Amino acid sequence: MDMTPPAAPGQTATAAARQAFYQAIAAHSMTPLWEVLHALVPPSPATPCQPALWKYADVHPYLMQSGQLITAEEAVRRVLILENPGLRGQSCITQSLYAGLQVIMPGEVAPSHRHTQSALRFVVEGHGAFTAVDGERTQMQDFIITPSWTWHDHGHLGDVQSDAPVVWLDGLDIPMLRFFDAGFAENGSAKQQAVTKAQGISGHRYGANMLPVRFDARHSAPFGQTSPIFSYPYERTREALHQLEAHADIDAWDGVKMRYVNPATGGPPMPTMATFMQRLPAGFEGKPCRQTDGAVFSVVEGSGTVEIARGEQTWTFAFGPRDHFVIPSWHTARLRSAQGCVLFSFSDRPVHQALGIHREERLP
Ligand code: GTQ
Repeated sequence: MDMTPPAAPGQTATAAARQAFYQAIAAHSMTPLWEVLHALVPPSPATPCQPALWKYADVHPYLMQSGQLITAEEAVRRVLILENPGLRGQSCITQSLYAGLQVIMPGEVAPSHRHTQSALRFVVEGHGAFTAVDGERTQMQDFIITPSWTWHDHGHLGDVQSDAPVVWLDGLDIPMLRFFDAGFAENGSAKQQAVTKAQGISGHRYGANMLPVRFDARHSAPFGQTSPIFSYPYERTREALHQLEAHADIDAWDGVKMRYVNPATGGPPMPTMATFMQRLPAGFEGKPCRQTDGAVFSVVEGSGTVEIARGEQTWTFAFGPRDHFVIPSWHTARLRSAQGCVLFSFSDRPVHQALGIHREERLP
């Protein structure tokens, strides 16, 4: 049977011959490069990811409603995914990163499981929750990490009547592991893992500017390439940023921006995700910059604006505490703050750097 479509009026014989050829090779699972080459190797990143802002005032009522709809135990993880408007249906905030807001009510448990995806938690509101990693509990506050393939469960010890829910931002490398087809997961046999270690012990062992005397980052690190401390208290971060703002140079693009480290290596806390905290002084008018790593922001304190531009398009978002926004790859961003602010952010920068493809451009 001749599958050749009839030539449209004006279609040249050449074009018709090409279409026929494409159809013929399609039956053999082949396709011509020359029709897609420009899109495959674009002159600069052409991401479908869009700049987006989630105002906490809009998000919060739905988070609370979700708490009435389903228990943490039934949901396993009661999370509203922050899904990029340019990537609907893909459960991601950038092409490589997942973000969601997780809610746990007083008395609830999010049951134990483990997966090869790495997770970061950044607490947005509430207190009284904990997370347990590899037999050690830590308070779910400030910035917490869950290393790849470690058992973890979350719980809220507060009183059902008098205490508030705890909400945190989950940042995971889910899309990256999906891309590499490297995802494994298991549910724990018990709802909550046995607590086998003293609370805070990993912080004492690895987080006091010291390491155990025979520690070797390649052989005795408890979580491989992931940081051996999984709690990074904000109080210390805040004080460092505050002192640097008062007594050191302010970067014209970033304000005072620091990256979190794995104290055993000086590298990022997790191999796939970098995490940052930055302070913009009052009156800060940042210069524009862009980088290949798309980044997700959680506003900690204060307010400001971010102006994001790509080609002819510009987005301006006004942000305040607990708002979240995303700056996609190679979009120019400019931060401003009249009253001063503190921003937590994360990106896939370590992967770009490991592969030698990270680019950053700081514009005048
Ligand atoms: O807390 O383990 O938002 O496994 C998505 C997947 C959180 C978690 C998420 C997860 C978790």
